[in-house]
Amino acid sequence: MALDFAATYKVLVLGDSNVGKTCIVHRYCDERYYDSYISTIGIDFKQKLINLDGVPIKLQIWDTAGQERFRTLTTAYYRGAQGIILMYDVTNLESFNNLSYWLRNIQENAAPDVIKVLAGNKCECNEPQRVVEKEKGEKIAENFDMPFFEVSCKMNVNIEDTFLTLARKIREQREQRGYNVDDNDHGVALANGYSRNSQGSTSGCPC
Ligand SMILES: Nc1nc2c(ncn2[C@@H]2O[C@H](COP(=O)(O)OP(=O)(O)O)[C@@H](O)[C@H]2O)c(=O)[nH]1
Ligand SMILES: [Mg+2]
Repeated sequence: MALDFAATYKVLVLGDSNVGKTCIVHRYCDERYYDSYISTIGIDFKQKLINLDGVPIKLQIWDTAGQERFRTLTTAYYRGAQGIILMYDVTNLESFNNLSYWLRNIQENAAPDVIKVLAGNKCECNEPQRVVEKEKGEKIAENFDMPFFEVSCKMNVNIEDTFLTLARKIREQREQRGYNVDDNDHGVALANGYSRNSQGSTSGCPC
């Protein structure tokens, strides 16, 4: 069967509960924003076919199903991930301080060369709600060699740039490794024990 995309990149969205992980996935995949709290239980991943500088790529974006609250993300969840969007909430200092926990968790569980992008969400909020200045995000991003964006799922700010930057960095890394653009590794989901329906999404996943 002819394939309409060149490769699949598995991307995880990580960070504390309530920072907006589910919102960023919905915003990017559905172009919608959900104002009320949505339970992520039952959603495994969403997929989006993107045009990466002329090359069609399938992004398989994994959202935690609430396990982050109990700090029970396992190595299995990280398996095969080429990219991670690490999120905090600019209105929640604890979510920023917990980045060190998440970075350690990534180091212990993900592939050593996994690409990371840092996203500070809810950036449309001004003081007094905002408690984490942009410079603090820039600094930690620089220390860990991650591109950094302040984003707003609510106002649709920098969402596309965040995912495209991550995808480009994944592609650059693969090119350096000598992967062909037409290498098809859409076995990522299958390797994780999931099967796809004819739309290419997991059952229960609306996209
Ligand atoms: N003000 C504001 N609220 C947001 C934004 N993105 C998400 N939220 C809210 O933050 C809460 C948590 O979002 P959710 O995506 O469920 O977080 P998760 O637990 O990390 O998946 C929800 O009430 C969202 O409506 C944003 O850009 N600005
Ligand atoms: Mg969620």
